[in-house]
Amino acid sequence: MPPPINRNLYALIRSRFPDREDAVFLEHEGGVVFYREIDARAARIGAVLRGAGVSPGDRVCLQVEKSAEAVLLYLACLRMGAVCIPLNVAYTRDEVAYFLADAGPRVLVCAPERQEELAGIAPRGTGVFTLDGAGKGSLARAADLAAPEGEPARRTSDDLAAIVYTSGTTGRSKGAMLTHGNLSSNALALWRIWHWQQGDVLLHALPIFHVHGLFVALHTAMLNGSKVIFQNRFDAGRVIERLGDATVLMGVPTFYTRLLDHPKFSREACAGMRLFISGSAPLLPETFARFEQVTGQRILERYGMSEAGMITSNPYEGERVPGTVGFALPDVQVRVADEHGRERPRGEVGVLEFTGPNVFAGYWKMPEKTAAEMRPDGWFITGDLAVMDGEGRVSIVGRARDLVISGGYNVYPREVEEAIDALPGVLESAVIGLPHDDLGEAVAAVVVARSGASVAPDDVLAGLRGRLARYKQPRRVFMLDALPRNTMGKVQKNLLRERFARAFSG
Ligand code: MCA
Ligand code: AMP
Repeated sequence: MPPPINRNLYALIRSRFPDREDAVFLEHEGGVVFYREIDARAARIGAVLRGAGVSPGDRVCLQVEKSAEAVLLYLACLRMGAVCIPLNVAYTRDEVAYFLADAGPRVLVCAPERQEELAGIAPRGTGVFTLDGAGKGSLARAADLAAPEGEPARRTSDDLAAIVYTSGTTGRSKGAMLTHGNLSSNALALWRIWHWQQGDVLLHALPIFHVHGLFVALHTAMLNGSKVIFQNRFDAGRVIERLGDATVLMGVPTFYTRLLDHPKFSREACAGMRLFISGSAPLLPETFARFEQVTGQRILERYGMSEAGMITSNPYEGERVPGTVGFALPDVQVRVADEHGRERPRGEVGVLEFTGPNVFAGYWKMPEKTAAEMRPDGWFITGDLAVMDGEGRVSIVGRARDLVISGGYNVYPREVEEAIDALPGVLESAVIGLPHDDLGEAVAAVVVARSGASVAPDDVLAGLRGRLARYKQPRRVFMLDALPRNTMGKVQKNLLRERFARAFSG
């Protein structure tokens, strides 16, 4: 009997590496990584991880700046069968402490300047390493000297490849467990439906600690053996400079509004581009229209979430309709349902549910939460409000859960409210998202002081500094004597959103 096929995502990706000696994988700010270099490098980093006590199935947390070495570390984790947990570099000490306690990783890799701080909070048994060349505990340096690991670890489709933390409505983040099967099926589907082709070059300016930049962008480019122009952060001017060398760009809507606002952005700058993709937050139809007017190209909008990767996409060849997120991916089924999971008539609003090979394996150590969001037949309840037309085309029209999406980052109001309510002199607060020209939505807080206490907006802002990641901190704080409540005592956030609607946008 031949051994079963190795379902390790890394093995799939490696099988697509181009043979050409000079095939470039990453063109990054410090140089170039060739495809031919990846396997040996990942095998060496894997050996260092193993030396640090990591076995297949063990967790490895990464809180590292975007770099070629960080990508190789991610690939090394996959290759050796470790479960990678990417963490936003903006997370504060307290936020990281929660993830470490929850995930119980064998290793944390972090920025050298945070090594001491994070070593202080890492649970016993978690080794704390850095990636940079020189420092103590540098994985990269140890990898230079290590004897490489053997072949990629054998994994089944159901083995975990990654855990992605996504904030929860209760304020506690949940770790979405993604399997090799989830990631492989999604990457192959996107590679196919977006018509990746020979000669494609991806311009990559997204962060690599989320599904969008790490999985959607990098997996598809690697499956295609494509070159990736790797920019450490999004800067409209620098992106425009390289558009002429690329064919595909993936971004959040803020990328597109910032490009359109840049004086050097033009039809000529985009002439060689084949595909602009948007996701993570709603793309305004106005942005779609302006983009088409300036460039002649129609942005392809898709929709997904950490629990699934991508779920729907506008078609590559058919009509890309602004304000819609297109059709279910191949092998994925979607339905717009009522609260019992029964499909609603086409054209009516309900909660979007889906099933398919991309449905995650549940929330890490939270079986009740998993059960609460999953139907018994395996359909996942997204919490996004949607309508579907007669053809099956989906539009996201709102959110059933209380969530703000600021520049593509999700902020759960509950978490911010809990932090504000803990500040001295604060009685209660309501955190809302308000329209923002650049970020789509911006976080704002409405705060009520305790009777007799004097609390100013600046006190609230100062109190949150260092406690919550910067992108979660309100951009504006409004003080009120009381929060509007309905007869059930529930805060009427819709009234607050109306009242402060123009705080950030003209
Ligand atoms: C940075 N800041 C932000 C944000 N980003 N504040 C609110 N919302 C944000 N998104 C803070 C910075 O810390 C800084 O703080 C200040 O705002 C100004 O930063 P600025 O220079 O304007 O920001 P930037 O560095 O240019 O970043 C904006 C950005 C970035 C390019 C939109 O946030 C970004 O790359 N977003 C992409 C997020 C993403 O990949 N999401 C995918 C999630 P200070 O004032 O203190 O200096 S995956 C997902 O959602 C699903 C699966 C999906 O469908 O993809
Ligand atoms: P995350 O929890 O970070 O994985 O973010 C997933 C959420 O982002 C989804 O549940 C949606 O609310 C939102 N989202 C992603 N893509 C889109 C899109 N194209 N349009 C509207 N919302 C989106």
